[in-house]
Formats: sequence, C-alpha cells, structure tokens
Amino acid sequence: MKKLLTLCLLVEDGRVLLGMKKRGFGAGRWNGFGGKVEPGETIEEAAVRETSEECGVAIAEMERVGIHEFEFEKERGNILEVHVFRVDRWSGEPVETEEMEPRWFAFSDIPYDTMWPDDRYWLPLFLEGKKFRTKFLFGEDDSVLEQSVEESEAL
Ligand code: 8WT
Repeated sequence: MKKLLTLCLLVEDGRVLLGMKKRGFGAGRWNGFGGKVEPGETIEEAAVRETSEECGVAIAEMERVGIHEFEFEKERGNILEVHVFRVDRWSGEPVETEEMEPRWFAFSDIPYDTMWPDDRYWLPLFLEGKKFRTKFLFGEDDSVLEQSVEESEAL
C-alpha cells in the first residue's frame, strides 16, 4: 500500500520558510507545508492547496526536487511517498493558521533538533539546490533505523 503526500519549502534570499505544526501528525516540529494527495487531485494541485491552507500563500512557481519513501517499522509495507517541491515564486505573505505558525530560517540556522529526524539527512542537499531520492525506515519514537539518500538528476 502506498500513500502520496507533498512537502513544499518556500525559499527566498538564503532563507527557507518552515511551519511549527500546532496539532495532529508531527505536532511540535518545524517542517515544510503539505499533506495527503486527495482522490481526483494531481500531486501538484495537492501541493498548491495544502500550502494555501497551511500558510495562506498562493504558489506561482515550484519545482519538484525530491521524492522520499517513508516507512514505519510497526507498519511495514505501508509506504508514504512524499513529493518535495522547492517553491520559488508565490503571492501573499505567510500567515499563521490553525495548523501552522510560519517562520523564516537562514540556511545556516536550520532547527534540526526540532524537526523530523530525516530532515538532517536530506535538507542540506535541498539547500544546495540538488535533487534527491531517499528511503527512511522509522522505529520507536520516530528514530531513523535505516536510511538511504542519493542525489538524482531525473527523479
Ligand atoms: C518531514 C514533514 C514528515 N518526515 N521531514 C517528515 N517533514 C513520516 S516521517 C516524516 N513530515 N513526516
């Protein structure tokens, strides 16, 4: 079984926009914007919708830069396929919503200790402008049990 999800990171002037998740899955962590792809929706449509819902900005230009396959040890065979987008143009200013409190972080000051533990493996590649494919297996407390991260031109 495979689930499709999106993850969008706005980038401007050497900074990246993260949101503090206020409730639900991943609450208490800084991460990008995104979520499940709904039936009848393309991956890109889902990325645009979720980013609007979670921080109020309308994406004008984005590029898919990575694909993750996340799996949890306690749910083997249930793959979360996460499509990662770098967002380079948008309209509107990020605003706090029920879901997220947005904040800009300098590339040199990323709060890895308060992020999903996979982020420290792949976000540096993202910040270098590289494309990537990853696989992560998570264990108890979302610890990383196995990981592979490779640069990939094609995706
Ligand atoms: C991440 C947002 C995530 N990793 N890096 C995430 N950003 C299922 S593991 C995981 N959500 N979920």
